[in-house]
Amino acid sequence: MNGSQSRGGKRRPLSKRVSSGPPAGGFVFFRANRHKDGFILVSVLLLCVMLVASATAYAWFVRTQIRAVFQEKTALQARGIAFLLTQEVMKALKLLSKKSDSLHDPWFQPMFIPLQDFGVANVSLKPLDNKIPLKYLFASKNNRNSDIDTGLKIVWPNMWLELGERGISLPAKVLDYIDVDTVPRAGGRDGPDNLNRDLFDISELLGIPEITPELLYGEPPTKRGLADYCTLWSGKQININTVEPHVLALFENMNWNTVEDVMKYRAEKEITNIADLKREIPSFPNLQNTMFIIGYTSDYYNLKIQLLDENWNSTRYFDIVLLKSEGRILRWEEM
Ligand SMILES: [Ca+2]
Repeated sequence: MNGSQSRGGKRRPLSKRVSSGPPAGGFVFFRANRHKDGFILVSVLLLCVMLVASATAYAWFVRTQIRAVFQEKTALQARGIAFLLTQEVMKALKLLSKKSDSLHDPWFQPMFIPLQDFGVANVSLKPLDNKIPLKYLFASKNNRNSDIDTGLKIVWPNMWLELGERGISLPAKVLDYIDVDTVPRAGGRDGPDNLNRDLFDISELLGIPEITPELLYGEPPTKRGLADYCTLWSGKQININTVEPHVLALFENMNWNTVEDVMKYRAEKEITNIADLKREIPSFPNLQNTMFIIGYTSDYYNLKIQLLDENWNSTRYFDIVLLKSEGRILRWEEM
């Protein structure tokens, strides 16, 4: 049945049909509202997403800032603890008066110190003075007499021989680079471009054109460098209880078998005099020229402090060098 007809088959006037149904304009109006509502809904959703994203980003920002502040607070607290421990170690070192500084001493065993509200400190102190002393290369202190120290006259050139071709032309040039005068010695090179003063850091030797980082720091594990033989952290005398074996091998008439015997001996006992050593090791040579640069105690010490939290996780690490005679901190490295 056609919808425009009445049930009795009588057709209604068109104007009535139009006026009785939903107006055409109203239908159009209804469709337009749906589009607008959808647009508003999408807009609100986008706004919500933006707000949530902003809130999340802000929360992350705040979290990062709080963490940074917390880490800074922990770092400052750790630094304070390390400094106090260093001061206490320094005081103890000043009171310590011994015939030798040997690794057998209980002082030089690792110590674990509980810290209230922080965790534990793992403290390790080691005597240095274990390599050729760059601050005492010359016959007089302050570098005023540029003659090399008598005790080093054999050890110094032997070291360059060990460094091979890389260093064969350098022993005199390095001395000229450091000594105060500006007159070149035989085989050397001097002038105002040289430092002509004591080194503040061993890396200053890189100012000599022939000294490369490989020559200075070596190429582990195959090649040793200058820094394996020389140090700024040694007094005039090298402590035989701590001397590096390859440095002891530079001493006059010293062969590698004797060096190994010395290492075995000191692994069991502290060394307080050469006479004991000679008695135990018959091959130990007479050190006529180098005797003056052998000692039994140290003036420089390496202090390592590792701070651990309550769960024994490492939080901070400090590597420090102390000079006992002057009660000074010479190096402070923090990781
Ligand atoms: Ca010079």
